[in-house]
Amino acid sequence: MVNLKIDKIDVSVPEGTTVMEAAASVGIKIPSLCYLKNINEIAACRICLVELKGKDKLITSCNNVVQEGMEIYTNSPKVRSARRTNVQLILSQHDSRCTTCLRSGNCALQSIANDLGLMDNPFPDDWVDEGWPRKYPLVRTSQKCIRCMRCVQVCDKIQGMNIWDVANTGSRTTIGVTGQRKLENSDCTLCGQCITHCPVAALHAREDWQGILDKMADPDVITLVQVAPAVRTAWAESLGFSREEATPGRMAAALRRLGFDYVFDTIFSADLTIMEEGSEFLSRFDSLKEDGMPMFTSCCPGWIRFVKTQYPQLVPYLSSAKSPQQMFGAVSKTYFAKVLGVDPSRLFCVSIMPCVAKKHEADIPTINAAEKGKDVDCVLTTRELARMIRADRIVVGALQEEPFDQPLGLGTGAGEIFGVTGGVMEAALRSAYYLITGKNPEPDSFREIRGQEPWRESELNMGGTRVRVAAVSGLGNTRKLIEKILRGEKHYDFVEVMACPGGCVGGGGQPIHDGEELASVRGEALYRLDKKNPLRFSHENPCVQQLYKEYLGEPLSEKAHELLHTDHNS
Ligand code: HC1
Ligand code: SF4
Repeated sequence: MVNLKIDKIDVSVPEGTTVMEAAASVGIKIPSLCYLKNINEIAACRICLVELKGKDKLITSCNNVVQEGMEIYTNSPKVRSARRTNVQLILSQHDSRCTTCLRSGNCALQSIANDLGLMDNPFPDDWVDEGWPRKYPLVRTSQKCIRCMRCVQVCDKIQGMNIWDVANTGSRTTIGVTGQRKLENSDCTLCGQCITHCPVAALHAREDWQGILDKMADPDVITLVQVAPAVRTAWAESLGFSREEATPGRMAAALRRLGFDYVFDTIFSADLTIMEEGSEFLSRFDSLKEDGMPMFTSCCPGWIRFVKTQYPQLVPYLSSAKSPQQMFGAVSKTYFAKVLGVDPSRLFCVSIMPCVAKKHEADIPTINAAEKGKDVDCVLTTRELARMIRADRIVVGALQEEPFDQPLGLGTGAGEIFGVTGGVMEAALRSAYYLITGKNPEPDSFREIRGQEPWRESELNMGGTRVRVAAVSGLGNTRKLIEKILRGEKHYDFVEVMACPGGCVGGGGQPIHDGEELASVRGEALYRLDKKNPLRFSHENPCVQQLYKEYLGEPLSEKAHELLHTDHNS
């Protein structure tokens, strides 16, 4: 152990601990804008400076390790003055029109400037707007960039994509797209991890919610909303409510208050996805074996974008099933329009997703089954939902729980766990077991595939058939796994891939908590919902059964193919 004093408090920590971590161990939080543990420890922002007794120069606490006998001061007059100057220098190059900024109230720079009592921006404010609306779902506002390098490092070290890089030098240093490409022309997967790790609003998702207010006010338009599994774990995080208070029933009530005519649930179509994808897996099992390749899940558009640019030879091994978001849209614009007895063009289908890539997915021209218009008309992130709730001054704590509407609002626990890494696989195995053996397994018998390790694998005996499965999340991990498969070092029959670390619960459209990773706690919340759900198997969803009986026939039928499958060719 190393012994030192921080702000006169005796501290004892293991060798190799940074000064910042040592301070945190005794409750002293040293501010920083760029630090991300193990990802970005480059002291670019110089806000975490501390004074080391006996030294003239201040040192950065995020990348200097403790030494025996050190005496550190985190708030000495010298530190305060240097920290203030450094924040002012950052502000000198930052568009500080905070009242109209997307991250106002959730911006690390804003809160540090406030904490330091910087009530005035000492530098002239003549920033020019880059103009709204934007077409691409991921937006970079260069005037807000503070060059902390987090986006560069997250995209490189976690996602292995290298989309962002440093451009120019000196005072013109900025972040640009590698190869001097436009973002739209790069291989960006739209996972949005750069957004959730940006401390300010230099990176953000396109906001689309204003566009649906008119639709909700129009008496000729029938608005439907579907909510993704992962959204229920996080929708009220930024509204000050705990996960226990922010139940799915209260979320349904909030959506009705906002003005949606029908409040539905993506877990309904997650169950439908299992019926289609599970049946497809069984029908392709022998030919996949001959190729020595697995079938890959297809519900994550970040992963689909990744595979198309990085491993196009694997596209034929993707499941042809559309994602639950798109299946929902297709079913609502056909079957549900019929149930209501209205022309589908009167329906306006909105999704609330934890995801930025879903905004792109809904815009893929060949994804639509509706005769006119799109299956999913507008995709909002979890952050946009919270913003709408705030804008309408809805008090979450005062809402009574309300049920989702039927028939597209009923889902099973298997559909709920889609939002956490391994969940799609677990849900598929529950139903595949039933399809192979004719009986249900113990609902939790495939829990081996749960967990936060980069990837998990399992070999299962399904009524005498050996099935080898894996689930991976994060695109850096995915690349490693795929390389092993291609080199013949790993053999699987079925592989689930989710682009975001931890799955959709850690999605790029989820609420932002500077430097804090909440994917695993949100994932646990989904497992609790699954356990509480009286239905644990997708094939037992009565509304999905009714849909097949009344409209689709059976899984993989011609109608099902027309509405629920795609060749991923655009
Ligand atoms: Fe997901 Fe999915 S789990 S992809 O992350 O298959 O976004 O939550 O809605 O479509 O169900 C997202 C989540 C979501 C789809 C489902
Ligand atoms: Fe979107 Fe989920 Fe895929 Fe992330 S893991 S890109 S949130 S679908």
